[in-house]
Amino acid sequence: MVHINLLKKMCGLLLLLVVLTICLWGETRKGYYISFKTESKSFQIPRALGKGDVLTSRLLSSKDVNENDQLSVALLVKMEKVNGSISPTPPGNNAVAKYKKSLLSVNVWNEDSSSKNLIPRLRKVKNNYLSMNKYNVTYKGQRNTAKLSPEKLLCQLRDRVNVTMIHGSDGPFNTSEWQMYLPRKNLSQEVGHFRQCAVVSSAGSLKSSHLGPEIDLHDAVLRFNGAPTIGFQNDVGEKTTVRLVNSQAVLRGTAQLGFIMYISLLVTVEEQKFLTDTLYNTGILIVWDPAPYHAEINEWYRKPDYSFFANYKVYRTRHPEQPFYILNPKMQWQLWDILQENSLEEIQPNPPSSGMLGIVIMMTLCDEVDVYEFLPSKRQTDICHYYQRYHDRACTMGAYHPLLFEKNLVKHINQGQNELIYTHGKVTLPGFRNMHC
Ligand code: NCC
Repeated sequence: MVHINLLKKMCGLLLLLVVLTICLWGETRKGYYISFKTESKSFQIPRALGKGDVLTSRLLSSKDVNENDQLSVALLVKMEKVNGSISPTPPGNNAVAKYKKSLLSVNVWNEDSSSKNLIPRLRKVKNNYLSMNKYNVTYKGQRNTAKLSPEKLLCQLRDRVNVTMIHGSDGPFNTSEWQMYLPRKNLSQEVGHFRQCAVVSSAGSLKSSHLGPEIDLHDAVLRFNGAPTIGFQNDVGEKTTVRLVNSQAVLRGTAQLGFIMYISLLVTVEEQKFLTDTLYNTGILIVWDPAPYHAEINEWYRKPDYSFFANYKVYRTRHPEQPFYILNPKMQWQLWDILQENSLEEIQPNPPSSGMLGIVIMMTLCDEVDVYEFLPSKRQTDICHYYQRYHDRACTMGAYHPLLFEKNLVKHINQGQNELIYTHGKVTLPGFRNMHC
């Protein structure tokens, strides 16, 4: 009898507990829903932010962000202003004030980043490259302790970086055989005049960006190496006007692959093969190869970093109609000098990344250049590429390439809003043609 009473009491208690839990759960949901609705109703969302963006930025700008996915916080600075694009907060509305505060505290790339902010592994790699000095860099230029204005820096880029392609009159290329392979028209004759251009980095943070339609609205789009569009149109678009490939990529999938390349192919099995993959068959191709700092074209031709010339010829024979240029290697060091000159420490004595080279190439061809996810957005991640799954912070922060210093420079000359870096990973740079120096 006692047992039955006890059992009854326990059942009642359990029932009460279940009812209480259900009520509490309902209240919690209601509270979250109402507060979000209030915000979006009484708040004029900046045009750059879509509905989904508002929700994501709320989540990502707070401490909800998974710490593992964050780049070194020291490399990011709080946005100082949102350029007046957010409407004033109605008085007394706490939710709106909170939301506005969350937008004001979004993180964007700090243009004063230094190697001190790198993780120890990448700092060590950078120091190793400095002592290795593979390309015999002897930098004798100045070091700007005071920052140049963005305008002055832009003029330096325009006046000192000579974006030219190899042509038939360049030393060793002055043979009847090479005349058959090199494109007859020069690059600007080939492309004409572009107004709005997009440069699409290959960063993992492009994943789920939904930037594809916006990117495709540009007159011309530049992509890098084996970065695909098929299957990723929604995030990166489908237009490819120019593809800049490094000489290592041109060697992919051939007998000339060394053991290390073979291993790296095994690790990244999705890698494209240059001679057979159709992704390379669209648009204008440009290949670049690292040369020694002081080398003349003859010396570089005899000993390129990666012997890509044979593959270049094979590709030209198979695709004679597709313009395919070889970047004059002088350009990489002219650009590197400017990076070094405007950095407060020694940068890696290795050529700039394809990303930085591509940005400057497009600045010579276009009136305006939008660069996507070169400076990481709110989607920042250690996933290297949007089309692969491996993680490596070096892809964003640099190991071989002086990527950190490239990003500092690009942030400094950005003419767009910080808010757009945060939401779209987008910076806007002027074309050289319209600059008055
Ligand atoms: O990775 P990669 O570059 O092809 O990327 C193109 C450009 O996008 C920018 N990027 C990329 C990833 C990321 N997380 N953040 C970024 O900002 C960079 O500006 C980068 O230049 C290269 O520069 O050519 C590089 O090429 C690869 C590789 O050779 C090619 O993908 C070949 O398939 C290099 N990786 C390796 O050597 C393992 C990479 O270091 C640089």
